[in-house]
Amino acid sequence: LHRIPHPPRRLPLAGDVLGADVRRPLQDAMRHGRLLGPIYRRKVFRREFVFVWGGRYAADLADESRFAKHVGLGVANLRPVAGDGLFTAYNHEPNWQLAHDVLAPGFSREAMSGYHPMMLDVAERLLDRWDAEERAGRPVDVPADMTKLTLETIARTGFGHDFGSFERPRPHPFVTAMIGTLTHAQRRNAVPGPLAPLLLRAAARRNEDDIALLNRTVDAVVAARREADGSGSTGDLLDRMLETAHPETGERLAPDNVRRQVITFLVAGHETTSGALSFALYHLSRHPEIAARARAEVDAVWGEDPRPGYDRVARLRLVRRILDESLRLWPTAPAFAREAREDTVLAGEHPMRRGAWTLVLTPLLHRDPEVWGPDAERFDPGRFEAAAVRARPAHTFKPFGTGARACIGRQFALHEATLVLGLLLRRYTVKPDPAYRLRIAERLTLMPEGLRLGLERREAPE
Ligand code: MNH
Repeated sequence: LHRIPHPPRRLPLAGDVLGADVRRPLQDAMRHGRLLGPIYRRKVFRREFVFVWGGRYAADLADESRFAKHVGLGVANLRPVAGDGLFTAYNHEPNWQLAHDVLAPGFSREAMSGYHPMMLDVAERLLDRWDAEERAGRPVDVPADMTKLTLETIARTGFGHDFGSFERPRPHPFVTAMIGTLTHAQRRNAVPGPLAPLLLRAAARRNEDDIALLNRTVDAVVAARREADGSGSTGDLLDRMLETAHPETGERLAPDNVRRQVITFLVAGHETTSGALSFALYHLSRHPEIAARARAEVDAVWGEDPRPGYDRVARLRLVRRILDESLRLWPTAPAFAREAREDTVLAGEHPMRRGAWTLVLTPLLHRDPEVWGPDAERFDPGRFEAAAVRARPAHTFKPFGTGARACIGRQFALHEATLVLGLLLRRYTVKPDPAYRLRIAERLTLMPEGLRLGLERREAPE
């Protein structure tokens, strides 16, 4: 450990908390990483953490025979919300494998093509709303509208539920409570364990209320499905959670676990995709020449078809590369933790005992000049052309995590986001507000704070 650099001015009790930005821990960690190098440690009161971002280390940590997901920090702090749901389950908890096997077919190609028409329906609600804003000459609140879109998409495709987000003047209370619990889980990392009950008393009470609201919301969704009693059953995620037995063991998810899974999927299924779309639109507004090329691609592949079919989404190669490049610079789930399965040596340099863990800072990994070159900070979708991808070392682009515990919703998110970006690019030119400077809000996930864009419709509707 002593060979791993740490910040120079270390306080006796508090450790390396001088100048720490408790509201933006990820950007704080990035700042330290840039100063201290591709592996470093940081002490927060009595707890010491090791962070890595060098491509070499990340590639070694992807070795599933020696490392596994570690449930720690922000993820562990979400256990009161999501329990042994898929995202927060410990590797050894039997409900992880059970839920994984029961739910994985819900993300097959076949399942996805079934969701596609519902995704289109939701996207059309967004287009209606943006048309109205455009006619009124009002800029759009990008993160707010992307969150409406992605919440409605996962709720309808996964659970047959309509939150009515587009009809509401304010975010749905589910979203407000979710942001509350994510922010709370993030803040708990910055408070020394023994003091947490004292310092966070009021916050803890609010958090209890937020969790209660999430529980009530999902209980109502589940109850509605049980009452429908098979009618309206479409084999969606909720049907799988309620009806489907494990193909080999015949086991089913217990009711309490279903509640955890529904919360997990409603949260994980929309918050990060909303951020990914928001960052992509930010970059497109700054790079009109790339937006024009992407629009030409949409024209070539979709023509004027108002409802492009499932198979025509993946053919938007440039649009997809724009999303990849957005997720490179600002991966909206910006870190994941890996622990040693047995005593081992990280990248042949740093001994780790069994159970020792480290946090991978994805945004810095994605800017490692040894992997991405000296212009790593520049937005350039060309980096995801096939030849460029082949020329890079493996396991250095990880916006969806790695290994057995990587994101189960990856294809879902990419399909939804590519479809929506294609529809938006075809219809609007997005104009930046010249006064806007990118600021990044953190609540475990990342979001471009206060991003508003002007809209110009491509041709005047007759
Ligand atoms: Mn998703 C795990 C990023 C969209 C459901 N997701 C992960 C992990 C990352 C991640 C990173 C791994 C975390 C870790 O190792 O601790 N996810 C994303 C991003 C997007 C995203 C950047 C969008 C862009 N995720 C989605 C969508 C869904 C979803 C959409 C559901 C419909 N994700 C999950 C679940 C897990 C997960 C569930 C946990 C999987 C497991 O551990 O088995």
